[in-house]
Amino acid sequence: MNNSKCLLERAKKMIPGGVNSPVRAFGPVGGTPRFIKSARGAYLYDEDENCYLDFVGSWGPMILGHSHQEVVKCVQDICQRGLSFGAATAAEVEMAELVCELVPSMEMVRMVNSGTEAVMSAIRVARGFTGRDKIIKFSGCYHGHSDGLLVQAGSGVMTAGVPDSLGVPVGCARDTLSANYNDLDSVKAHFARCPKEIAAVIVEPVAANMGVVPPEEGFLKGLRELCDTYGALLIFDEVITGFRLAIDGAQGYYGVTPDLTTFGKIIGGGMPVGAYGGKRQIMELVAPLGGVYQAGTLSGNPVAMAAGMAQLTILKEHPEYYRELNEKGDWFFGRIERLLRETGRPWQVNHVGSLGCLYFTKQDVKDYESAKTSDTELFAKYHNHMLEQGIYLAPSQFEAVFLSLAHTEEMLEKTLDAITIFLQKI
Ligand code: HOZ
Repeated sequence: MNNSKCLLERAKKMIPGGVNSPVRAFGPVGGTPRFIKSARGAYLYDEDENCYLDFVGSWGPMILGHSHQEVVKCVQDICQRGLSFGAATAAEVEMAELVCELVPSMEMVRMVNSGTEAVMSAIRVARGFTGRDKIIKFSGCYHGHSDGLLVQAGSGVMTAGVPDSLGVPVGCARDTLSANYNDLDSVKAHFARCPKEIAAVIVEPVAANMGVVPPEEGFLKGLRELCDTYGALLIFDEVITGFRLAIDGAQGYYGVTPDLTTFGKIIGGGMPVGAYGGKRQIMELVAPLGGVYQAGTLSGNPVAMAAGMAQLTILKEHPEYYRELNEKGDWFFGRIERLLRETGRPWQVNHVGSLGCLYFTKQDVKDYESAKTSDTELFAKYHNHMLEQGIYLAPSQFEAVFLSLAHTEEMLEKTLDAITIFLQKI
């Protein structure tokens, strides 16, 4: 692992922590972050020629597996015609038509360049549409790093050692109300206190930034009803669940329709793409049509559209892939649970379809507080063991395991063997 170590030392001289996004620094698990040279299918290859079975999948986008040849070819083809025009393109029209066809709640959609940008924009539209300032988010949910959403956020914030973030103006955070995931009463309390001030409730329909926490029966439906009662908008942050749980995302999987939805990850096929959209009546407020301003030089970038269109088209043409993904997840995470029971370990496994998480706690994990009871030191030992076994997991207890269509039963059996060895070792 000399090349990764050398690259990290060089990187640290010019890049904060040597990385361009915190979690990949391996802070919570220690050791040297692997500098990845290439990837194909379910595998990563680092700069020291090590090969790893990848369960991060670039944090969700690589649902087809890395370097899917049809996606790569579409990107190569468009590159011959140019990389960025800063002007409208046919590809953006086709992408908008496809997204709105696949996700019924999407009557209009705007492309941006990241999940953070999608959420930031959706919140602004919700505030513009309702004329209200406050938003409700859930502790442990992560919606990107825009100021107002770095309040009891999940993902890297949970492990960064900072309560939320320096640099967020108090005034900005003041309009963000935190509720508890799977706890409708905590949401009702906010609405009761300020019934006419809340513009939106934003929720990860499956919380996948404090590990993986499924919505309990009635939770999402209850949010829908509360928003309808108080005139607030319901925003589903489907940056992770979108086009993963079903072709129409968690909203299709659970049968609850939001007013606005944010996307990222899979919609870009590995390229930097985000999107937000929903009811026409709301989205018509977005500039240049309406008074809610949002812009982006690289929004709808032709190379990114090519990758996203290619991936979404493959998923649209193969509805059987979702049955395969979800059955694969049920089998794999079910086998991990069986291993824990057989070895008398009290730990928890949460999963929804191809998203899952092994928590080193004996508590049932249903929200931020219970997720935080996990033994992160034991997780670090687990992560390092799996890395030695050639298995690449997200370097934090509070991230998800992402299965892809490229993961075969043989690969998953090898992973279960590695977990078995760990359980025998400790
Ligand atoms: N949003 C990603 C994890 N949920 C961040 C990954 C990173 O920091 O590299």
